[in-house]
Amino acid sequence: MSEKPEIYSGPERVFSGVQPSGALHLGNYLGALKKFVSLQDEHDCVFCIVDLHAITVWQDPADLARQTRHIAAAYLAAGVDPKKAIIYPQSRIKAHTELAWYFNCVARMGWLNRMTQFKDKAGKNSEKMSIGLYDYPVLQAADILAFKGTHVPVGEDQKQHLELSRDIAAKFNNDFNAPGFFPLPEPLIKGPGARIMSLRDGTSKMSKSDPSDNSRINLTDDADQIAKKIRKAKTDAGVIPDNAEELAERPEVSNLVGIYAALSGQSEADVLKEYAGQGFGAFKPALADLTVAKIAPITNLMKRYISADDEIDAILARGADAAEEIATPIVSDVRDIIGFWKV
Ligand code: AQP
Repeated sequence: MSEKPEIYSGPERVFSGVQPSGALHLGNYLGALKKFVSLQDEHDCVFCIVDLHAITVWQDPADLARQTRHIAAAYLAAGVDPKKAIIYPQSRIKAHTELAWYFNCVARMGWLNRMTQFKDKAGKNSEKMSIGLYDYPVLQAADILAFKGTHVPVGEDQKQHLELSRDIAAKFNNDFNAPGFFPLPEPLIKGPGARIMSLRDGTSKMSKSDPSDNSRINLTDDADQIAKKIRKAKTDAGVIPDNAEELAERPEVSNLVGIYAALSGQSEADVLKEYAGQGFGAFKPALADLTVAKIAPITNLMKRYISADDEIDAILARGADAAEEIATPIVSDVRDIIGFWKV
């Protein structure tokens, strides 16, 4: 009898996704897309457009396919290369929903009850939220594990969900006596840009669903909009500090310095060294220029892709075929492991 390996010993694979639930912002770019690009040369990468996640809150049916193409356009404009990485829409691959059901029977209510993102999104209205929104992290585990994803580049807000994915993988392997069948996926979070905050409130994250457009820099904003939003960004009456301890006490300032560091590729300490003692009258225009320099090329390319539906559709269709080829046999093995009847 052959020994089953105790820990996953298969190939490494990077998996991540973005929801087609609105215009992408600087946080999505720095927390996710930029990392996708840096990983694609060295790793086997699968980048999904997670439309099944998007419908956990209402999406206008007349808009969903267009939004999906927009996210694909953003991936491509940011530098994701479909010759190197698989790009596809989640709803095209049935493995996601099938595996999510199996994982619903593995995950525990207590685990999901601890998820802070659901609590944040539901607020006082949890009774009125869809079951899908509550179950979102289980579908996320299925997304990753349908590909035996080993590494998941995401922003800091996804840390708890990734821990749940690991718990589900471990419990499945254990419950079904299938040691090492699923990897325990590792989050790739660290680095500048992991948590970009709202320009209006340094204690809440920059988010697509924030009602104030001034809270975020959208990847579709032009140079004037970017400069105006940064000029209006909340700060305080002080100057840029010269040390990390003081910076940590000033969330809005810390956010702007963090954005500068992430976009320029410098450390926050270097940014402080350069701007310590200067007021925001000097720092904000420098940050606006840097942001425009980094974002404008992406915005321009996005515009080109947004008007090239056929090209995008061909990339997504090819990606879906390639994704299906990987995920289908993995989910078929899961069925065997669970012990379903088959001929
Ligand atoms: N503020 C952020 N800073 C760094 N990373 C971020 N991400 C999101 N916001 C920030 C990362 O972007 C990826 C895609 O996110 P998503 O669209 O799938 O869902 P989300 O995390 O719920 O993003 P939003 O923009 O905040 O949308 P809403 O408002 O709909 O909730 C993920 O890797 C995420 O970590």
